[in-house]
Amino acid sequence: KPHVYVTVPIPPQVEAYLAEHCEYRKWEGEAPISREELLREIADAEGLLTVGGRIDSELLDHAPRLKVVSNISVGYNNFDLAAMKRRGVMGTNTPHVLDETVADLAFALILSAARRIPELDRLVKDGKWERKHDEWLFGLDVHGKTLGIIGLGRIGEAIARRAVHGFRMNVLYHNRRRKPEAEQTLGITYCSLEDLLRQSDFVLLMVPLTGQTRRMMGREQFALMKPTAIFINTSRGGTVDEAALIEALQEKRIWGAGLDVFEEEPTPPDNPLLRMPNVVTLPHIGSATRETRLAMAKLAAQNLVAALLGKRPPNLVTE
Ligand code: 8YV
Repeated sequence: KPHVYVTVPIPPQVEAYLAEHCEYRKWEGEAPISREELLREIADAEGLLTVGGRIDSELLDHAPRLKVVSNISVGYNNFDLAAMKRRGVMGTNTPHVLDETVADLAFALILSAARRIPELDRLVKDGKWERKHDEWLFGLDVHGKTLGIIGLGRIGEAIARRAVHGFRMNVLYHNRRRKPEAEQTLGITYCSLEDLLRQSDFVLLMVPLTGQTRRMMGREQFALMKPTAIFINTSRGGTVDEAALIEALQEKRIWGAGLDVFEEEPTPPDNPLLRMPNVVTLPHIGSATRETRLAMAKLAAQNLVAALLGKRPPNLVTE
């Protein structure tokens, strides 16, 4: 049976499936595996089941027998695709199964930021709910507003559906390519990035992190947004120039933000974003529900086993 190394905890039924098809070992440490430990552990691995962590030439040098790296995530910005292709190492991801879950969280952020939910929850619990006229508790409406989605992939579309059907929002989108079918079925509108930024009440970023999208939201882009607009990021922290976002918030050039992802994760405690009441911060939990993480682990294991059995894995990204 092929040798597999597993770097993260996976549900028992997924372990059972792996055991049927491979000889696997897993990282048992409390904390995530370090780079040095990983390089040591994968010397005889033919398959690697993992999340994040750079898969580059150095790592491939340490794993001469490696055939496949299966990421338990849809994003695969941790793959050095060129290096993997050069060595003929396959890479796979877990698309589809997390779309609705991430879209749910995007809406949680939209609503939380607009209605100031975490800030006001804290206020009540701190005993600071005073008996006075309540203008100081006002937020902003979500329904009927304009949502601009940057990146209309599968998750972007799931967010658009919620916006249109649940909240009667006007949805603008910007994407590498136009999606006439989504425009027709959902009644959403394609526009340039600049127009989207100028017109949207909520600007939501849902793009993969690539050479083209790295820091695509910078000072210039935040400057185009309305002072009442809210910025939401459920993609990758690297898509945003965080210093520019902080500046836009400090100078009140935008109204607030809802962030599931950061340039550095976990976020360093001195990050100014953590001290802004109008910024909702979450610890990268877009796909983190019990149901969805199970589905992702299953799919990742299927990709891994297919590759090791010499079949084409369903979610091959190294082509
Ligand atoms: C991952 C994600 O599970 O799928 C992705 O791309 O961001 C999450 O669903 C995350 O990378 C885990 O840390």
